[in-house]
Amino acid sequence: MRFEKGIIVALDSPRFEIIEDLKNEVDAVKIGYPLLLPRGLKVIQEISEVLPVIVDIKIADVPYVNEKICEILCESGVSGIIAHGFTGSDSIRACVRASSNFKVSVFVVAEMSHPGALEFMSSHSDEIARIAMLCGAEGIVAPATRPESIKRLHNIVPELKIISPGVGTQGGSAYEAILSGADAVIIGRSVYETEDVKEILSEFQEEVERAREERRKLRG
Ligand code: BMP
Repeated sequence: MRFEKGIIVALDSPRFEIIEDLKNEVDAVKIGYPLLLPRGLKVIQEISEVLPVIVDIKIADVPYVNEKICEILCESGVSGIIAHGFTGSDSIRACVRASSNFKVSVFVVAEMSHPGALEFMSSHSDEIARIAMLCGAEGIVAPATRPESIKRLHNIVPELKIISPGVGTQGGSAYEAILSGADAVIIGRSVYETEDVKEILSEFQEEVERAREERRKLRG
C-alpha cells in the first residue's frame, strides 16, 4: 500500500457519510468489528469504491483458520489486512500466503497503543516485528502513544512500513509518530467525532508534512 498522505482513518462509527469527506484526503479507511458486524462484508465493497480498505479484525487464529479468514476478506475487496503477531510465525505466514495471491498487504500488530499493552505485549514487540519481517508482512502496527517504541521498531525492521494508531483521543501525536518512523498514522475518534472533518484532517496533514520535512532534514 502507498501512504502518500500518511493518514488512515479508522471508521469505528456509524457516521458512514463522512466517507465523502475522506476522499482524496487520506490513504485508506480502516474498518473493524464496529462497522463489519452491523453492516456485513458488503461494506468493504461500498467503501473501496471511494478509498482503499484495511480490515482490522486483528486475526489471531491457527494457520488454517487464518488462511480461510484472509481468503474471505481478499475476495471481499480489501487492500490491507491486520493480523496479530503474538500467535507466531506459522499463523502470520498463513495470512501472508493467502493475501499475496490477491496482492493484499498484511500488517502485523507488534505493540498496541493502550496502557494494557505494557502488561504483556510491549516486552515482546521487538520479536514480533522481526517475525513479521521474516514472514513477508508488508508492515507492522506500532503505538503513537509510545513514539519511542516506533523509533526502536523502525530501527529493528527498517524495511517494514509502520502504521500507527493512538493519535488524538488516546493522547498520541501525529507529528511525533511520523518523526519516529511511522509511514502513516491511524486516526479514529478525533476525525469522525468532529463536526468539520475536512478541517481536522488538514490540521493532521500539516503535522504529518512537518514531521516528514524534519525527517528529511535529519537524514541530511
Ligand atoms: P481512536 O483514534 O478513536 O482511538 O481509534 C484508534 C483505532 O486504532 C481503533 O480502530 C483501534 O481499534 C485501532 N487500534 C488502536 O487504537 N491501538 C492499537 O494498538 C491497534 C489498533 O488497531
